[in-house]
Amino acid sequence: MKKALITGISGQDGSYLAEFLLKKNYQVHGIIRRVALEDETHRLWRLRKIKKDLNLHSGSLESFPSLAKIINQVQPDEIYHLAAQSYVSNSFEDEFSTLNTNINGTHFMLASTKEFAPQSKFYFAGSSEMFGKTVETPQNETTKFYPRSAYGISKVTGFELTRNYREAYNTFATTGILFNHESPRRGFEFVTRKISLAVARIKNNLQKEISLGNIKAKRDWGHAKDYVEAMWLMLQQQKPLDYVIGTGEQHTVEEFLSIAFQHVGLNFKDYLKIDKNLFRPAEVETLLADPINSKKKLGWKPKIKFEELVVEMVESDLRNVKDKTY
Ligand code: G4F
Repeated sequence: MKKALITGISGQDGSYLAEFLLKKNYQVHGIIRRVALEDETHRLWRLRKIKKDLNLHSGSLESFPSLAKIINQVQPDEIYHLAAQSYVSNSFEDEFSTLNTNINGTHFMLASTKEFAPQSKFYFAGSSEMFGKTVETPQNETTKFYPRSAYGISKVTGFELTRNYREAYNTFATTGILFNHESPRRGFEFVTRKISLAVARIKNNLQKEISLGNIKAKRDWGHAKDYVEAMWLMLQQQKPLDYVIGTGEQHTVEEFLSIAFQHVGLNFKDYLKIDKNLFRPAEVETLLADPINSKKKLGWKPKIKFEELVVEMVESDLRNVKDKTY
């Protein structure tokens, strides 16, 4: 039985990946902060259905010894390093902890892998935020990076560390440059979930309006469930290579809004308030993947279309509001 170790297992991607790997008959281990283990209801809700099948270890990205100990003990075949401070806006408010946690965390994971489980295959969760102020459209594996936030910078550094471990120490280490991927399990701070929950609450007279920043921003949005399969495929290849993972289709925040409100028979223009405070000091205006390599070499193709994703998120939040979950 293969063993996988996931950092960030309690997040959106971690929870879908854990489900995916359990179905493939892996023994699945996850690293969780002690505070989360002590507050299962709020912090581990995404793992509710599978928690009994998981091996959870208490550890922190800020502590090299805690990570080294777990990697040494588990001896995983595959390591998926997904944990990070992943909210771009927050990285402007607290550059220092974003850089510290994301860069050191990745470095600690790579160093522990090299030292204690060198046979492990290593996946690093890169991001299309690395392309930032894009120098070409669409973006592929050779597009130059131009990060626009501490978050983007931390991911470029993680990418370089991962590449360097691959080249210097022969670690099977790869980066997935994932474009935005969403689902009903998305955190509330991200724009798609903020919209889907607001739509459900407005429809049920619990909220009157929604405040947003730059609704002209363009993103390549896919479904997280599809994207975790790409992570796994990257570690099943003969050679460790970096891949751009996206749909190749672009939409504005405004289009997301429009479809979400339309789905419940409302017009977003009647409820939208533009708030200057929600604009970022340096915005990433447009992201679009050229996923040709992942299609050709991994045989990966996203299954869930944009409109389906929006509707699934709104439907899920309508149920949450009805069940008084939120
Ligand atoms: O949903 P967002 O916060 O996601 P963002 O910044 O694109 O980052 C996400 O995707 C990355 C992959 O490219 C990940 F690496 C990262 O960890 C994260 O998952 O914002 C999307 C767009 C931005 O242009 C933002 O300015 O929506 C715009 N926006 C407009 N109003 C807003 C809001 N974003 C948020 N979060 N909240 C608003 O009120």
